[in-house]
Amino acid sequence: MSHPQGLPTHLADLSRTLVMGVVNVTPDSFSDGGRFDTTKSAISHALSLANDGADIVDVGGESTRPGAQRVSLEEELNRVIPVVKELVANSVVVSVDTMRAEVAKQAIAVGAHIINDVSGGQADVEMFSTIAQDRVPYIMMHWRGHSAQMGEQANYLDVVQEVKDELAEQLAKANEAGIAVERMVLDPGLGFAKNPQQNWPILKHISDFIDLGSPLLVGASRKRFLGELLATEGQPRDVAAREAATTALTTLLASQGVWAVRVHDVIAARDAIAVVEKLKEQQ
Ligand code: PMM
Repeated sequence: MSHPQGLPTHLADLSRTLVMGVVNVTPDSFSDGGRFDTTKSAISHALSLANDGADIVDVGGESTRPGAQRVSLEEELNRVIPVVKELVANSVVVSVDTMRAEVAKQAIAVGAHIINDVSGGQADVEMFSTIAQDRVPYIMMHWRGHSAQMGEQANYLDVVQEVKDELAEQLAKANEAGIAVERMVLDPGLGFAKNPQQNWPILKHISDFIDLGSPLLVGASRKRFLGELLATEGQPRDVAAREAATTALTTLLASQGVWAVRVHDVIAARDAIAVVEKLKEQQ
């Protein structure tokens, strides 16, 4: 297992797939129904994920669900920064899910350990230079456009090849802007500018993405393509009932050596990874 440079040492010492727990500080997130929309409840949810065994807690203040509208910079800062401060004070390893350089900068200033940019540096021209000035790991996801437009951008002749090529291109641009390749994590961006069927070839060929040479993060948890897979009579399976399918994917991804999975149910993911690790030990 290769880790990105700049990861806290207690995580860099681990040889298993890491678990990133999701905390959406957004009133409209599809996956938590907006229950954690206040600072206080976001903090308590994050602490319970850490207690469940999350290696990293990913704090996001802007919903990226398909069709979502953007929030203002001020609103995003108000949602994210107090949560990051409190988690850092509680020794939680925090990543911040943001496309804005200013949010990344202020989050790093209060102790965030990782920046998770779903736009891979494309949404904010200042992002690469901001990240280049620091030493934190930088997660670059495959992205073609903001949530409001991404449905129209799901056009591929060869989804695996194109997503790989576009990720490699962003990685090269980030490196030219001064971010060491060793500090970056790649992510194929399941559900982002991909229709439900287009996620499956990516999952089938996940080792091709690992072969790009950077640690790989995958966020499949409870996503729409799982809802479609498990649909009954044309009705997608409810978000809350996609957990078994999510955990099945965690098992497959961990056994192929992905660096981390981004999930809502941390206990289920840690259990799946424990099974994978136990099997690896056997002769
Ligand atoms: N998915 C969501 C948000 N942030 N970040 C990364 N790196 N990878 C993802 O797949 C990803 C992400 C959307 O899912 P959510 O609304 O359940 O958080």
